[in-house]
Amino acid sequence: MKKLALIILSVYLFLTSLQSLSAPLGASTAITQLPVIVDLDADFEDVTALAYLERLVQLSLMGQEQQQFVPPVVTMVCTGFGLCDNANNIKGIYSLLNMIAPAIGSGREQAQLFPDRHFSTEIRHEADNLYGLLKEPMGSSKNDAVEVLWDKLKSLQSGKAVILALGPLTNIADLLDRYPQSEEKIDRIFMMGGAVTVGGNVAYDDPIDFPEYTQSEWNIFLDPVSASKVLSRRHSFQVYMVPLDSTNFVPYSQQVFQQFGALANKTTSAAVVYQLLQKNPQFYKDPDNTVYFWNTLTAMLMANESLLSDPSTEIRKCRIEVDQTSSATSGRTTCTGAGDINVVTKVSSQLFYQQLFNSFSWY
Ligand SMILES: [Ca+2]
Repeated sequence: MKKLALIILSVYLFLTSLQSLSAPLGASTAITQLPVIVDLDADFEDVTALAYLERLVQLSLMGQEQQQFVPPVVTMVCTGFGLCDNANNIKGIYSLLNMIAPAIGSGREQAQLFPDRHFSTEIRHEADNLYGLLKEPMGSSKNDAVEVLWDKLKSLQSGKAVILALGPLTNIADLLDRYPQSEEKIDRIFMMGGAVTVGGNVAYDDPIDFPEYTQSEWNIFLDPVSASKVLSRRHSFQVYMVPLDSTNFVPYSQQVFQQFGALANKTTSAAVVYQLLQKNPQFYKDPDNTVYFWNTLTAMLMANESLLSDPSTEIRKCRIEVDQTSSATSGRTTCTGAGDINVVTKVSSQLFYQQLFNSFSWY
């Protein structure tokens, strides 16, 4: 109980101190005042998103000695990028960021109906080794993701949490299936995935294995059944969907690389992102700028209410239908009319980059 109280106090102090820091950062950085659970698949851009969240933690601690922010609970969804033998990569991210790794859980590795949909083994090994950043194995972790999620949620007693879902929705759907009562412990889910008014990225990224899937986005395509359980059923919690429609506004670029380089000697988080980009120039050198801050934008919309509520941010209230067939439209997300899902279809690039580099430059 004492530990829980400390966690809640730390989170509260973290959040309130962020608000007090809003003035020097320009626009307000008011953040959700609830504990955060991150469910991710350890693609390279999830690393940036966690580095961004680490910056928010550090900003919260400025001027406050002997206070330790307890990092968000992290679970690993295993139907996406990373392999889940030992959650090696997540532990590695925390190690690089000089953060204490929380209890990490791993979910199931095969999607219902579509067990053969996955990234290539080569890509998954890259994720597992943190794209060249991991110097040594980080040891095993055999916790079940759903149990870790439920342990955290039920520990909140009367409180609720916000879930940041940065991979396929497998673990979240499994949580709702196994523990239906978890629904009332969730305040909001911010999830990256889908493509509503724009084309998908599956066929573009993998024209050899999946050439026909031009309309689907990876996180939904890899597990459409789970996505449908979260997006197409009625829930008591709010869902904010951040599809390619809005992430298309925030690409990586040579300029982004240079800005992280200029900040690399200021903050550990900026240095980690810079090293990641240095080792993987394909992430920012793409001449068409088709690699985006998919997950970092989603994290920022969750954490930064000034971005979420800015007039330049467009949100459509939709009923979302997920195509669960095996046809060429499999995994497509369609807005079929007015509904409860908050679909973020547009953001201001300028505001995003301003907030991003503000966060990474303070120390
Ligand atoms: Ca991801």
